[in-house]
Amino acid sequence: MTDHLARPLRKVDSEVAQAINNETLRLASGLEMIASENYVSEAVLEAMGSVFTNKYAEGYPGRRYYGGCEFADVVERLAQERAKNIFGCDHVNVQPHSGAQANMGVFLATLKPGDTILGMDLSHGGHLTHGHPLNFSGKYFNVVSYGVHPDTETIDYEALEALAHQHKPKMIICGASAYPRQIDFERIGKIATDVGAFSLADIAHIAGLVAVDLHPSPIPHVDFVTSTTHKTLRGPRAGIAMCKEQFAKDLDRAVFPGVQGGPLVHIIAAKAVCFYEALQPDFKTYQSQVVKNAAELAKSLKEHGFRLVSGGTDNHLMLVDVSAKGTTGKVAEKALEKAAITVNKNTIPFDKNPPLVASGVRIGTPALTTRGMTETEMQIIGGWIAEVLSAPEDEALHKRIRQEVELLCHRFPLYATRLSQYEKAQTI
Ligand code: DSN
Repeated sequence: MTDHLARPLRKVDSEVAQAINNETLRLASGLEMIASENYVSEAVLEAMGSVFTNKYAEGYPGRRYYGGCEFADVVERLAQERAKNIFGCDHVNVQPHSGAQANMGVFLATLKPGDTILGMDLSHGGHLTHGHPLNFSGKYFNVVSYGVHPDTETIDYEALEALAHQHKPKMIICGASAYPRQIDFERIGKIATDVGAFSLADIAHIAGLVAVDLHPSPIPHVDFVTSTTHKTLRGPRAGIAMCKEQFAKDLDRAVFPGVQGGPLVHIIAAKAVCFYEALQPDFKTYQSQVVKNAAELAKSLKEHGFRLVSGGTDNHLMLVDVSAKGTTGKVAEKALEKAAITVNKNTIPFDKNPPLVASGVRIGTPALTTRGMTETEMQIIGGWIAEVLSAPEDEALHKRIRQEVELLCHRFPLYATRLSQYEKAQTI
């Protein structure tokens, strides 16, 4: 009666199996340049696809509402200890299912509906959960937004400070999803202290850089730090929330039972693996190469006449103002996709186009660096991006570049074992 448990996916559900294999092939044969994406290791994938998906473990290690949690406790404690080692925080909650839920947990721990929050405008590089009107953060709180200065396109800290003194927010949120420069967490933490606000740094994009000191850490300067684990940190699609010791109980109660029910133990196991990998010496080499690759790609794009928001990058991403080349982010994203170069359209500060059209594309190097690509490949790719965007309607050009992209990708294999298993299965 239990035979069905042992049948492989391709026998049980060929449609889903086909989609997974096609996605593996897409990843392997194209250039993934969405700044928030990466490729996890086989070890992380194995933990995610493990039997821990069966387990309910509401509560925390040693204090669960379900029996049979002894091994769930093991992986959750490992994830906690390793995250603390990486970031040097007092306390971490590794249960948030996502970055949005980590932020929701922090808000629930500190705020009441109607309180004022001060966050970075999404159109200037912030995030939906930092106060966008369509998000819970914009619906339940009174939102005041800060942004970048029109001349420098870098965060206008003086305006931020003035807004903080004027509106006396209960929480100041910093961190961004499309900001190519370092963030002065110390300065924002001090502004929050001066006005009596809680402070939250959402380091989802730069967590990998922070982990190895390539970006100054917010930990000593703010009350709460949240992150996703799947971007530069290169782990499973999920979140974490960290805080100073005095907020530990409130944060834990807010995440569970406040925001979530059962934790995803298989994902927590994968977070533990990701954190183990992040503690190895080669993780720093990897992150340094991510930054070097971004700098090289930015240089190449500038040499090809592109305008980059704020003039360049200090981190893993850049925002290219494609309007200066007479096109839109929407057109650029589609044209690059045809050439197997995946990016996303993105508004640029003070954008005249709506978000679904946008004047920019956001480009990042974390995934390609995981594949082993370095500055040499960034120069080549910069040239291809320039060619495609010089003729976004030229299908023949896109096809030719797609073939060149595939040849390059062939030299940097990805998930090769999975693909060969797929090929083998197709011939059976
Ligand atoms: N949607 C994510 C990004 O692409 O940056 C942020 O959550």
